[in-house]
Amino acid sequence: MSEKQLLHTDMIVSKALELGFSACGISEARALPDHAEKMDQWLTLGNQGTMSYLERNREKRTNPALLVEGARSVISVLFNYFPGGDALTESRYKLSKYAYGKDYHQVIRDRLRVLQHFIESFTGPIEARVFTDSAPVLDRAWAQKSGLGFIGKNTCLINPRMGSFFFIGHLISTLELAETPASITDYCGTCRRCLDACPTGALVDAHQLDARKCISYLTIEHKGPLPAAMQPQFDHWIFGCDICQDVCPWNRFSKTHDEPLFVMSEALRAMKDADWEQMDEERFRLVFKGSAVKRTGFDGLKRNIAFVQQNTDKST
Ligand code: B12
Ligand code: SF4
Ligand code: SF4
Repeated sequence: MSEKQLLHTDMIVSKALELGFSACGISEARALPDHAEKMDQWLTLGNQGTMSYLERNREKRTNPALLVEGARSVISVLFNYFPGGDALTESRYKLSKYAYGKDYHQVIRDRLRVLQHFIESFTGPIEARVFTDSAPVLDRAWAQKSGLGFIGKNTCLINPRMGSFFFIGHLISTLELAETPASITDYCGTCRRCLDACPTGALVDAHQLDARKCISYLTIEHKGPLPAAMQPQFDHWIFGCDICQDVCPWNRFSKTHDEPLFVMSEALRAMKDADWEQMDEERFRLVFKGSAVKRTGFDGLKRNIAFVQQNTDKST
């Protein structure tokens, strides 16, 4: 590794932290055959449910050179969204923490583009693409390889200093860089709190998530009626689910984020049970302007509310 590559890596990591990312790591852009194999096994079992986009571009997911021609490095970043004490206290309905503020896709992509411009200010133009969540990149696998954490039994990437309530983003480019120290060992040990706490049995084994049983998948990605047999297990989750992270001991180390765009709006904070239950499309648009909740849409959210509302009516 040359002095210049080491210097560039240091400059990029410092700039990423300055831009609000909580951590930044760098790996050489090579194929990831182990992950490709695990992904194939997962898909063969049908764990993806109707997320057929996961079946496409299988090679691209684990081989960065197929995403950016001549790719030499993968820059991984983490962005904290842990809201601390900020929660929906006026209502029994629950949204996962990642959806309290503005949609993270735009926020992270914008910061990654700033990072790219910074890099180009000392390298000149490079071939590069930025990703978070949407593209065929295995975010957790790359972030693990870049030394930013380990993949827990709940399948989330866990950073021993900050838990798992963060998003992951990537910048893949033709720039050659020094790698940051390699992956952190698996610190789950004998713990199995997430497997025991998952109310629907979606974590069928360590590192094995059956999306078809996962509240997050069912409330966000799934179209059509929700499985009646699972109704009591949904509690009051209406968008996503945080249970397998809330119970994880590593999340004792979560620190409250300081990103204004992720702060809950007053319109959302004020929602009471009746507001959720009687919400019309206009109110949905107002409360969720620029929010990731739009992914499930008005009809999807109403379906979820009706599903758990029924559940509550039955149990009380
Ligand atoms: C599809 C998807 C989902 C699906 C499937 C989840 C899943 N576990 O795969 C559903 C809708 C259920 C979902 C839910 C959530 N998601 Co999601 N999701 C994705 C997405 C788009 C692709 C994930 C994927 O490719 N899965 C495929 C399978 C094969 O992955 P896997 O089962 O984990 O297996 C891999 C590894 O675990 C490993 N592996 C397999 N076996 C073993 C064994 C050992 C010993 C080890 C070490 C590793 C290992 O190899 C596999 C290949 O890499 C990514 C974004 C991206 N582009 O990567 C976000 C992403 C994973 N999701 C994210 C988030 C925030 C969530 C939720 C927390 C949201 C919520 N609160 O509701 C939940 C968490 C649920 C959970 N426990 O995973 C974040 C995770 C951040 C983090 N700290 O890890 C990501 C990275 C988005 C982002 N860019 O920030 N998600
Ligand atoms: S997000 Fe909820 S339902 Fe899905 S695996 Fe985690 S605890 Fe289970
Ligand atoms: S709850 Fe325990 S087993 Fe599950 S991811 Fe956290 S440390 Fe690992």
